[in-house]
Amino acid sequence: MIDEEKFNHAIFAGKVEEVKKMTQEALDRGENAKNILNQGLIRAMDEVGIKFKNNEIYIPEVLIAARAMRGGLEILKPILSKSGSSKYSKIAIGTVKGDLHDIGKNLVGVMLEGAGFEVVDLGIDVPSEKFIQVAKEYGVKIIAMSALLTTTMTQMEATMKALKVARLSNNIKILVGGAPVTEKFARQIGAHGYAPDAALAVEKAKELLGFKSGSIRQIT
Ligand code: B1M
Repeated sequence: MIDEEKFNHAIFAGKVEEVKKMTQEALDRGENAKNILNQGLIRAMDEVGIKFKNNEIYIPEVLIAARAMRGGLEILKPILSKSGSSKYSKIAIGTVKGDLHDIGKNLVGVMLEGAGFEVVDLGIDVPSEKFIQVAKEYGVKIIAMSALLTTTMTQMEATMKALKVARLSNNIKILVGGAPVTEKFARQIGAHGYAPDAALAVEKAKELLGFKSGSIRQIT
């Protein structure tokens, strides 16, 4: 039995050590790692996402909660991958070439991770070739790009084009966001999805991959 309330409380309070301890204790009690992930960690991060979307909490609280959630995830990761149950959908995320802003990108990354996706973080200043190379190597389902400068938004289009040239555009979805990016711009460049903030980026990623919007990403 996973004490969801306790996990929720510790994650919202950003208590990394407590989340680690609770995760380890649940494993020691014989709880299934997938259940701890889904009912303990992901459920709490979903709550965080909802509160963030509703402006009930703000960026610092999200980052604090995400750090605590990651503490538990670190303990579960080796077990999940050993048991072969780590069938996350992979997402490569990065800030586009010429752009060094990464706070928003990191926030989107942790929220995606919190929702159960496996996130390959490419960092900042990422050229389109790198997105494509990693997409091929890791078999990612979504390339997620962030841009904070009007001058670097065009790099998103470059990646769309590179994806077509590499004949990957039918298999990989492109998700874009960042302060100057709009829905209209996303449509213009042919991106599959746009999100104005981290919580909606999670919703959009789920939608792009056909998961029920708003549902908790269950690891099967
Ligand atoms: Co820069 N900067 N900056 N900056 N900076 C802005 C973006 C700017 C708006 C400031 C201004 O002039 N008012 C302006 C851009 C103007 C424009 O092009 N429209 C600007 C500029 C001009 C510059 C420099 C050119 C300044 C200079 O050197 N003359 C320079 C460029 C460097 C470069 O990138 N090549 C520069 C440098 C920097 C710092 C390095 C000092 C620092 C970045 C530190 C870092 O990221 N590690 C910095 C900062 C901090 C900012 C501001 C102040 C804050 C950005 C931020 O982190 N916001 C910013 C002004 C502002 O926004 N108030 C500014 C918080 C973050 C959580 O929000 O990133 O928008 P944001 O992410 C949001 C959403 O956009 C969305 O979700 C997040 C929240 O939920 N989102 C996605 C983001 N990515 C997404 C991806 C998605 C979906 C949603 O799907 C994939």
